[in-house]
Amino acid sequence: MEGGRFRGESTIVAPATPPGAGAVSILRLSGPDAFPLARRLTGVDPAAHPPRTLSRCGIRNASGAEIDSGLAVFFPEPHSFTGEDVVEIHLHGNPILVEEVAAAACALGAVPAAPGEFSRRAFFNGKMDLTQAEGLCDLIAARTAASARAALRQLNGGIRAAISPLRERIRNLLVLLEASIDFPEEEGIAPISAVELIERVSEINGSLSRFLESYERGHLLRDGATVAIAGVANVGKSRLLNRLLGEERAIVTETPGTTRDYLSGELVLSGIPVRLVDTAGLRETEDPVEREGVARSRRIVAEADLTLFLLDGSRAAHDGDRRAYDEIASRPHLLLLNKCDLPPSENGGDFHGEGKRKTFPVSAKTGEGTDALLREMARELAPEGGATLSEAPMTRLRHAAAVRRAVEALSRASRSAGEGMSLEFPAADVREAADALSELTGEIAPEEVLDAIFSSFCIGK
Ligand SMILES: Nc1nc2c(ncn2[C@@H]2O[C@H](COP(=O)(O)OP(=O)(O)OP(=O)(O)O)[C@@H](O)[C@H]2O)c(=O)[nH]1
Ligand SMILES: [Mg+2]
Repeated sequence: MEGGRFRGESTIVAPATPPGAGAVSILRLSGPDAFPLARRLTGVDPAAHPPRTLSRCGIRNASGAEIDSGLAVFFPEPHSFTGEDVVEIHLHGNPILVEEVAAAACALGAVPAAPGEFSRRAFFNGKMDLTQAEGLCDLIAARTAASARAALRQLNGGIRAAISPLRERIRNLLVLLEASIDFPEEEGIAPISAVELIERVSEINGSLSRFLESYERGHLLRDGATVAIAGVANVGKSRLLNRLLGEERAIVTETPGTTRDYLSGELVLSGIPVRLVDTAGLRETEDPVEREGVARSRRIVAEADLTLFLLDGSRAAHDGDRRAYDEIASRPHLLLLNKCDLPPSENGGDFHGEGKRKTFPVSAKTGEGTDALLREMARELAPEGGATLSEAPMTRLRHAAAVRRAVEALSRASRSAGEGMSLEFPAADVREAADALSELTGEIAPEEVLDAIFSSFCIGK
């Protein structure tokens, strides 16, 4: 598909607005017959109307009856979202009307669009690269303003802007290598030395690695983070959840074993959507319901991006605390001494976390210490800083995997050059690095990758 234009054989139709009642709904058509079809549906002759301007029209159903009045707008190829002829029909926002007109379009030969098909056609027609298509999807799905900004930067080509110059440098290196292999004797071509190769690779890898760091925060902006609250029974986990969410979500009682299932709420930490999960107290119990709750809690903690481990600071830590702590110690966590509004236990300070880590005094009752806790949570989840954060961060595992592959291939090239191997070997690795970055932007795009990406879009996108 490279270079050439992609012409959809079919004309696709789908609502561009969500189902449900509203002031306006938009039905979109794209493909070779979009204009004649729309003319039949609206009576507007696209040839007689300036492109990309709204024309008032009556809107007809399959039997030709006028069922609504609205607007039509024509986007002649290639100046459209998909790069094909596109028409938008604006109706009153009743899903029954939208359905009727879509059915009329299909009766005239259009086909219902598959999920992501508009975007897929836009991608094939060079309207956007793969990371931009993903950015569009993420902009629509973003749960926080910061996530939306990151997605917008990606939609505007931010990832490509960061990657393209690096890929260019890799390609230049490849040209040099190939020239050194093919015409070693030729005049005017100085074969590249191992030292020069290693130096260039290390510069490029430095830039790639810096960009890779943006994934840490970028993926949290897109996927959100899970923070679990763990500890033995009665240390105040549920009360802390309520305090951090600012609402009485979980039941709090003085009876140990109150929380038997996990429950969660959403909050935003430095722009990252966070699911905060309260869990059942980690303890051995005969009660089958509580036991299941504890098992579920363990699974939550095992997958959490961060765990807040709670101790009751008003009493001395006991073996149960230590056993529970051992379960989470190898995971990213913060150690909290709750109930700091009460007089501290005399030996409350004797609990040392793994690596003698700092404990945070908090009170779920009064709220003391929670601001500092929230700041620390944000720092733990996604350290601020790094120049790339103001640009478009990498947001998907796919991006990070491609860049890692490039870094590894370049490192191999450097090693084989260092070992004095024939230049064919580093050349193959440098080529792989360039290909990995081309896959990132979709210049090389295996069908199954495209399927996976576009099928996750919703219909009409
Ligand atoms: N003084 C004081 N009491 C607290 C604080 N946090 C929790 N409590 C009390 O400690 C008891 C247990 O609180 P919960 O939030 O239910 O504790 P939990 O860890 O969720 O307990 P389980 O669900 O049984 O595992 C309740 O009586 C709370 O009011 C605090 O910061 N200060
Ligand atoms: Mg509880």
